[in-house]
Amino acid sequence: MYNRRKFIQTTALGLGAGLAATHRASATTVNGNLVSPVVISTWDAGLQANKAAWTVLANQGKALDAVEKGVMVTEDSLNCCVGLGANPDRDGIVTLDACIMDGAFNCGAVAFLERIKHPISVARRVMEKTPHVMLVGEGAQQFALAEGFTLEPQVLSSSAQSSYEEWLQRSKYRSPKINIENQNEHGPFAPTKLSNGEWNHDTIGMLALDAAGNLSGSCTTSGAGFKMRGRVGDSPIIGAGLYVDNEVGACVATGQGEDVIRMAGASSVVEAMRQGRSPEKACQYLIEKLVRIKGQKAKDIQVAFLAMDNKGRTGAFAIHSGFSYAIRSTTEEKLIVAKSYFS
Ligand code: SD4
Repeated sequence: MYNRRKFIQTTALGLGAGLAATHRASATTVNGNLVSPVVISTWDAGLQANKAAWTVLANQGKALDAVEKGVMVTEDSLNCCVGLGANPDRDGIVTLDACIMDGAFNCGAVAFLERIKHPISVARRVMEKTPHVMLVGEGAQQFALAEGFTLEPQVLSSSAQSSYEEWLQRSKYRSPKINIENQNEHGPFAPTKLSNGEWNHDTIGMLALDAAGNLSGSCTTSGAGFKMRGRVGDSPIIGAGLYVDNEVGACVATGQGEDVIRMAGASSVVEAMRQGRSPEKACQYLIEKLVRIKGQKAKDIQVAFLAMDNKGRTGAFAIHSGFSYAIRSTTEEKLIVAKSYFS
C-alpha cells in the first residue's frame, strides 16, 4: 500500500524562506472576493509540476499558462508514467491523451496521440488554432507536426520496456479485463510500485487560479498500461476528466476512466459545487454516487476527484485511501492526503 507518512514527511515544506522569496503573487479583489493564486495537482508528481506552474502564477501570469507549463514537467519526466516514458498499450505502443480548459469554456483536447512529447501543448493549439475541441490519432499527430512539434522516435523507455515484457509473459496478450486483471487490488489505474520503491501514476491533472481570478485546468495521461489499442479514457474528455467554470470552480479526475466518463465526473462535481457544496463535499458526493452505482465492484476500482472553487478553496475525495494531491499557494507547498470512501 501507498505510504502516506513517507509522503507527508518528505514533502510538506510549510512556508519556508525560499517559498516566501520566490513568490511575488499577492491577493487581489475580483468581484468583491479576495483572490490569491493557488495551484493544485494530482499525486506526488504534482509537487514538481506545481513549482513550474507557480513560476507563472507568482509573476502575475495566467492560470492557462500555469496549467500548461506545470504538467509539461511531468510529461518530460522519464521516471513517470505520463508522457512518452509511460507504459504502452498491449501492442507495445505508447498512446497519449490530454486536455486543457479555461474558465470561459475555451477548451482543447487530443487523444490516441503517438510520438509527440507534449500532448498538453497540442491540446492547447487545438483550442486556440482550430474550430474544434478534440483531435485524435493520426489527425492529431499531423496537426502537431504542422504546428512545429517534433516526431519523437517510437521507442519505449527502459522501465516501460521491462514492464511490457513482464506483462506479455503474464497475460499472453489477452484482452485486459478491467477490474479483474488488476495491477493491484484497486484496479489497473491505482498507483503501481516502481523497482526503486516509489509509487507511480499514469496521469497528472492540475487546476489553477490566477491573480486575476481566472481558473484553468489541464490533464495529461498515457491512460491504462497495456490497454486495448485505441482505448481512450476520461482524461482528454471535457466534462469527464476535466471541467472548468469561472462562475463556480473546476475539477479534474484520476483513476478508472471508464467510470469517470459514465458519471460525467468533472462537470458533475462542478455542478455539485454550484449547488453550494464545498470542493471536498462535491467530490465526496460524486464518489458516493459512483460507489452506489458500482455496488460490490466499487471495491475493485480507484477513482479520485480533485476540485477548486473560484475563491481558491480546494478539496478532494477518492474511493480508496492512497490518493494525494499537491498544493502550492502564497502560504503553503505540500502534499495533502485525500479522504476516501473506503479507508
Ligand atoms: C484513464 N483516468 O486513462 C486515466 C488513468 C488515470 O491515474 O487517471 N490514472 O482512465
